[in-house]
Amino acid sequence: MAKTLRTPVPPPPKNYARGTARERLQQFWDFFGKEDAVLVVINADPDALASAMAIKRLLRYRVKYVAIAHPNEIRRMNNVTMVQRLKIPLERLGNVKINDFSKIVMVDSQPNHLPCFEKLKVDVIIDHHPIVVEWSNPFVDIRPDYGATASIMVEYLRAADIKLSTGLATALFYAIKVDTSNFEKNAHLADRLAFRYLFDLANRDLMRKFELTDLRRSELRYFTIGLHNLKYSKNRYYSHIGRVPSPDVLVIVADFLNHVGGIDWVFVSGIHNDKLVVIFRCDGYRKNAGKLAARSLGALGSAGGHKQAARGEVPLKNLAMGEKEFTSESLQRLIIHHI
Ligand SMILES: [Mn+2]
Repeated sequence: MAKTLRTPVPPPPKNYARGTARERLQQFWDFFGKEDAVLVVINADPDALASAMAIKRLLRYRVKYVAIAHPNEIRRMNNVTMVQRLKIPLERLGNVKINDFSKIVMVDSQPNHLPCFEKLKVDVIIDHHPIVVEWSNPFVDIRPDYGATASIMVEYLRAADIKLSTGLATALFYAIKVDTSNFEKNAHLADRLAFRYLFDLANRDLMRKFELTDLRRSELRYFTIGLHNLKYSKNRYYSHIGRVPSPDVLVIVADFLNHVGGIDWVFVSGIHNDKLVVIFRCDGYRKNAGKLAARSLGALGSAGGHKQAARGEVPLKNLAMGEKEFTSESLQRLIIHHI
């Protein structure tokens, strides 16, 4: 530590935003003109979506047009719900004519994060991810100590004296909750201040809807299968669900079974891409799901996780099941000797 203290911190490059929130806002605004068509490029997750909405709001009346584009398909139902309920106008980056835009803004990402970002001539970067590359783009505001880009955006919006719509406030509020894992992860004082500011402006019922929505209608049937195949033994639940379109649904069923009182361990498995995926849940108190996952499945495939939550993946060929079908009993046999 002492060594780092003695090392002088180099001043940020000239193009990095400096000064008070008001001065940074002015530097940002000065960069745009009435004739600009602005493309905001994001890797769509709640923080990126909320920050893109904030950019759009900051530039309203100041440029000709703002569009938001993302390369990734939005699959998580929480994020789909956020986009649908807030009616966030989005375009797929692949369908956008880049030449129609005079300025490109990137929020909650840096150009080296995705190959398709590297090809873009990015003018503005506002982000909170670690700085691995020093950027020479015209306007850069990267604050790696912040828990969310949304917290940076709240500073800009407040400096601009903008009255937030409920939709924008709700998006920013949700973004900070997600990126800080409800403040269980490291967060900056600025995240707390932004959160406090948004608390009364956001619609928290609507935000709960984003948080809660993690299932597709087509996935509900995996609950039926999971409950039908459920095996109970010694305060433990075992359930093999069979083929699933995504391992996410196994996580949701396992988390649901973890709601039941008196249950010490939950094991839910399924088959995805010729692999057996096993989800482990427990209370993490004098139990270690990560270690159990590694002990029981590590030799057959890959496994690991935290004290209370873990997962393992085993290629089916390593299970040597032959013609036999994998069942909840097979799952129990795989794990029971290692508990
Ligand atoms: Mn983020």
